[in-house]
Amino acid sequence: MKTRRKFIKESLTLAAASQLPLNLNATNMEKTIEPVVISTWRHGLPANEASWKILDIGGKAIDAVEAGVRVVESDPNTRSVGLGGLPDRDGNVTLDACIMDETSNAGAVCFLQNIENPISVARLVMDKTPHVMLAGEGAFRFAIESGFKKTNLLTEASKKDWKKWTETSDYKPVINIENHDTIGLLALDKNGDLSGACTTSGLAYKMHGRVGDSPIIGAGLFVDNETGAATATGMGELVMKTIGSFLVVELMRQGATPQEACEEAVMRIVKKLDYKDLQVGYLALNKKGEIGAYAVHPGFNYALMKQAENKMYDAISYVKS
Ligand code: SD4
Repeated sequence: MKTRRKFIKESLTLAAASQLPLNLNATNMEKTIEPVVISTWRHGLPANEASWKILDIGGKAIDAVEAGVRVVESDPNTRSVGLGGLPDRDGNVTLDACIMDETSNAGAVCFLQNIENPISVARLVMDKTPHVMLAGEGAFRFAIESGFKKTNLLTEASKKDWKKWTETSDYKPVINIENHDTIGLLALDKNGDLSGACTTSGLAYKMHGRVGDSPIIGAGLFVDNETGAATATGMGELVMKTIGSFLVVELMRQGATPQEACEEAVMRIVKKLDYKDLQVGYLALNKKGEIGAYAVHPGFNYALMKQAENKMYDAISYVKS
């Protein structure tokens, strides 16, 4: 006959077991996190694919974001990032890039010339130096000493467009140029960690020496692994004056959804600055894998990859048409 104590013990064990899957072990008790990668403009599609290859096999978000944007930097047909980027008004291709990881570590380069993959130089600034940003000649020297190759980034096509522009030298930023802009890319890996990367040749025909928001941590990109990540594209001056990406992440920290945070950051521009002929678009990604996208004007689009599906979406905007 069972003692009362033995009966209770057996019943409890049975009850507990019935709540649990049969093949329970330490590994499948861990929650699986679905990776997400989101990036600006149509050139985000191939970038997302490259990032996904790393995320899908359980790689780190920081490696995924670097690998993703490198694809766009090395594509001569993307006329606004890396190789083939449109030059400044004097014919120099000058590049800006930054990267930030889940430990709040960050690296950046600005006004860098003759290096095809500035994002990887930014990664090395982050990993191998006590600094966050290297500029111009110093960044170039650091890149060469680190084994990067000197490359002429001004392709024939970009040279031709620049020569044509010099006929009038009329400088006016264009609100949206589909297929033709900065790449900002944010990723969430299977470990639940966030990272981001942002890289550009900046505004076409800018003044020599002009640096935009894209290499500025907090402006073009910000990552806080407790909360979320954000990146910006468009007229860097508006983003810098409002510290846009930091603002988006900070709003998420205070409880905003990624979408609400992007909208509020755009409203900050709309309320304070002359936005009439200027575009800015924000992307945000939080720890739960939720995303946000919003722009000042229509025309901003982005590539989102999750569950192995990579698709373009149009962002909504403050100005409706
Ligand atoms: C810049 N934000 O240099 C970059 C360029 C860009 O649309 O995204 N252009 O201001």
